[in-house]
Amino acid sequence: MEATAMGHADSHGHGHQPTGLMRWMTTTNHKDIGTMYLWFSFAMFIVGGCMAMTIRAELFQPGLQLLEPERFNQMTTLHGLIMVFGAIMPAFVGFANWMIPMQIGAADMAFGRLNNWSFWLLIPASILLVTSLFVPGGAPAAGWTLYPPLSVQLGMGMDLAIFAVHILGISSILGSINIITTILNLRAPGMTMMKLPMFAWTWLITAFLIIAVMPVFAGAVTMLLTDRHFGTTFFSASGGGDPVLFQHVFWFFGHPEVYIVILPGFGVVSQVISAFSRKPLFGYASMVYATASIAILSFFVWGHHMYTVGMPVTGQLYFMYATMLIAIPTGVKVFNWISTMWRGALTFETPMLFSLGFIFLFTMGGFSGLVLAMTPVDVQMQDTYYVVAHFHYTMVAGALFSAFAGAYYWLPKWTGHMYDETLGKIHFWLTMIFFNMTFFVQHFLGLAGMPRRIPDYALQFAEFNKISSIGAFGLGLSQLLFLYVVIKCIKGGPKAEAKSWDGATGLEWDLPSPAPYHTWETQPLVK
Ligand code: CU1
Repeated sequence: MEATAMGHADSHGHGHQPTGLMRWMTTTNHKDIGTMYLWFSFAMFIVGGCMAMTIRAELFQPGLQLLEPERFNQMTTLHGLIMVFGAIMPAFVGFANWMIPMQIGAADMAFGRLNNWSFWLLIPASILLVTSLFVPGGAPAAGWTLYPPLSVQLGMGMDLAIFAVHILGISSILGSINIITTILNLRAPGMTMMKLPMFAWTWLITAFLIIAVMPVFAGAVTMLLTDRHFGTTFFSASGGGDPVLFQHVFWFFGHPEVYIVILPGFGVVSQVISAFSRKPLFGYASMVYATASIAILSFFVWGHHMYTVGMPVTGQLYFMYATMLIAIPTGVKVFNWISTMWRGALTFETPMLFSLGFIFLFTMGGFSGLVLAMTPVDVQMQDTYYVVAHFHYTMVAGALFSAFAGAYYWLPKWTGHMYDETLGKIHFWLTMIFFNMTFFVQHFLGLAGMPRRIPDYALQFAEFNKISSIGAFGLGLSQLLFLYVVIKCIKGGPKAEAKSWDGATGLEWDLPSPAPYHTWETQPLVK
């Protein structure tokens, strides 16, 4: 059977296929839905990036210039919420939609209509988040962590954000149910669990994390909502509640959330390193167990975000040692990536460059995490720019770099064309340089005592802030090059081989590029 181009009616007699907007609104095809997730996430990445550049413009020099302090805090809040829930998570759900069925030899995701619904829920949620800027009182200005008592007192923008969080939670839980069911039930004969590509494994574990903690976050913001409007006092000491309770519940969600954001990226990098080393992944089984260990440990370390709330010393000690334990499985992973490259036939195309950048920078973010895990150190650095530097090394150099690695790696598969390698490499180096220019100096700002979430600062911090802001503008503008490379690749370019990279292995590469509209038509392993 000839593969039919994406979007055209197939010749199997499944009847009329809608075109245009109706096709995208009604599609149940995992590739269409994956494409929508990826474009949506890029759009949110631009929106969240503009907010980041607004923040850095305000901080370019001491004194207030662009924004009122309330608007500044609204920017930091929305930047965080939009990047985590609108940009990074949907990007990896997009990758999952595109690649997991092909990687395991399945015809599609298990629940096509649920998949469609999971995506389209994102649109109202993102509209709620962005329009909160324009309601009386503006967007919530409590930071993405939404701590009470401030979050109880803020205006109706907070309610819009709470509703958005509920919708985003439903979307990601439904997506996770779909991914788990697909991987557990739709694997081709012979595709045993311990043969799953690492990307599928990391997503399986991530999906369980999402199902475990998104309801916890939804519960926390619902309690916030009833405190705001229905007279409860969960988080109000005046009514017998405790604002610190919110922090416990939030971070019981929030710490696993950082692994939700990064684990699928670990999977992408594992596959890319293996392909460009022309060697199988070193320590496959240990990689699976390390991923699972990280996920399990992530439930027991939330207190490291709140050492300074007045926690007993025994609690601080427990959370300190538990947090440091995570370095062990993470070290196993880094060891395996480097051992995979050892004596490999290495080449350095763009996906490999982003993966190497990922290993180097994410390891730095891991080490600054170990620094912050030490209670006495964290007490000094709590809420300083050192923390901001640390988590941007894990979120940007971790999640974003691995997303770029995956995008460049699979673009030929998705579009049928090779992207412009020279421009890809330029995009990598610009991103690498400007990323470090933006965030490396923030370690120094933090160590010197500059607080986060403050629109102004003392003169002593001026130089490093100027460097950081210039870096941020460069980092933002460099991403327009990525957009150009992607559009150019979709529109044309050298035809991609089915197997775009000579070191790539796995079922996904047995299919022609671009992947046919229905995978099973050319998928020999599915009977
Ligand atoms: Cu954490």
